Amino acid sequence: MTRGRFITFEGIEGCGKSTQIGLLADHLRAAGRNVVLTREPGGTPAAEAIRAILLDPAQDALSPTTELLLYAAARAQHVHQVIRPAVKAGAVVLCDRFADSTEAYQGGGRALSHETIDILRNIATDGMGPDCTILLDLPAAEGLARTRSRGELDRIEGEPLAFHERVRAAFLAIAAREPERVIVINAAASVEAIAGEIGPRMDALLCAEAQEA
Ligand code: Z5A
Repeated sequence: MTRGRFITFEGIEGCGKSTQIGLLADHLRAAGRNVVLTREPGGTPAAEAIRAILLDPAQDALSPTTELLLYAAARAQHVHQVIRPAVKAGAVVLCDRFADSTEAYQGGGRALSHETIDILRNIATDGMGPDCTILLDLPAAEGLARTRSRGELDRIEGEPLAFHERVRAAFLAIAAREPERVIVINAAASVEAIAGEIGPRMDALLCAEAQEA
């Protein structure tokens, strides 16, 4: 059995994660890979129920700490029920957002303590971390323009530009700290150009895995 892999996609809203993760899933499935496509917050019935609370614009009284705990709770269930079993079974798990989003949004955006965020990450993930992360980098104003043209905003999309700029800076700081894990890609390029960059890099990663085995 081939070794499973856990690959995450990160970036500010509107950076094109959903588009690119779908294209990568198609690319890997066409090559015969067993792919599990999932997302955070969500990925299990309980975590999707938590997602509905987190993104509901009517939940405007949620404190930053409550928000942090809900993201951690959703992640704990997701890791337990979907991610760890799928990786163990040899699948390539592609996840739209994971723990880096907590560091960027709740740490960078909401300015919550990094120490608290680290403690909760360790509890929620129980040691499960991505083998590779694709960070789609885009100026915050551009990402917001893309999502705002879609209509109604969720609770976090409705935050001001300065919030999303702090989030982008926090993602770039993670990439600078962990260059061996995080691949930064210019998300202002065309959909085709971005997919053409990600596909071969993931092929190389998975091929290296096959040679290790
Ligand atoms: N959140 C958090 O705070 N803490 C956490 O720990 C976690 C999450 C895990 C999830 O919302 C929210 O939860 C998110 C962070 C927070 N909130 N925000 N902001 P979500 O999953 O609903 O939203 P999202 O993750 O931000 O995704 P999105 O807004 O749907 O964007 P996307 O997936 O990155 O992009 P897309 O849907 O592929 O593309 C957006 C639009 O741009 C669409 O019209 C595309 O056709 C277009 N697009 C895509 N690529 C391109 C290119 N290359 N050029 C031009 N146009 C493009």
